Amino acid sequence: MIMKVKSHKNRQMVLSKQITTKEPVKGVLMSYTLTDLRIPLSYEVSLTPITNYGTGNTVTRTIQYSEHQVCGFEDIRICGFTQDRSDVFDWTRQNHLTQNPKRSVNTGPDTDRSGTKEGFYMYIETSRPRQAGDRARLLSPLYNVTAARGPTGTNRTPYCVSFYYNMNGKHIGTLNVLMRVKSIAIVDSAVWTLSGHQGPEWRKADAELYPSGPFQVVFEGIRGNGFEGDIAIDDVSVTKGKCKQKDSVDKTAVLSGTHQSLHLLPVIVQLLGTICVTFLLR
Ligand SMILES: [Ca+2]
Ligand SMILES: [Ca+2]
Repeated sequence: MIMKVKSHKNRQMVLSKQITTKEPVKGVLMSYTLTDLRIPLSYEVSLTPITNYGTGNTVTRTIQYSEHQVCGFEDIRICGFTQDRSDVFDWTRQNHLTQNPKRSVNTGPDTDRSGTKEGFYMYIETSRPRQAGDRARLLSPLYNVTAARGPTGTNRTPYCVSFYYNMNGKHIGTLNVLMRVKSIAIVDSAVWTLSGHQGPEWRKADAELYPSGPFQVVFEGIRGNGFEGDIAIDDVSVTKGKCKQKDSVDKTAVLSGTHQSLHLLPVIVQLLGTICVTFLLR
């Protein structure tokens, strides 16, 4: 695979490199980290597959710097999320490969939101010993916001929490998203809620928050009336500003090569001037 990275502004080549993949496995996520990219410039990344039959078509896309990160729970550190200790049980990190083979197939997602066997998600396991009404809360890192004045909150800065949920099963309880503001006391306020079976697909949700000070986003899963009630979440982001109608990062670029196609995933992680591009062979 040949990777070329150009500055989007002046089309200057930043990097041109041949990446050798050991034994590319269908459906396995590959990643390559680009360093020394500058914030807040955007870059054009091209990938050209080289197969035994020659060079395939090049796929190009522009990577734009974004302040927010999407947490796909791929790393064991789960982007700084933590388990609440004051609830009844915990969220579980899992992917297709670590699913219990004896699990009920009538609940939970088959894979994470990216559709790969390796991709992780967080979910609540509602089998025994769980009982109806048991709660598990997952806490986001603390977002440091300067406290806004005014009792009405009109001067407050909006934040948008975006995430994907999977609520599949006849005993699905409730998924709540709460905003936890820590001042003198801890105050939780509801920002989003959904109950009951929503089908086997991952669905996207956006909710706006108007925090009065430093806040955490809390995902609260409540067990329903039976064990076919696993609720899962994936690809969570918290962004300053109102929620946008359409999220451009959801677009995928598909290339049809001669014998294989490249499917660029929208996962672009921005960390300290490093851009990690992940891609997947289909
Ligand atoms: Ca994931
Ligand atoms: Ca817990």
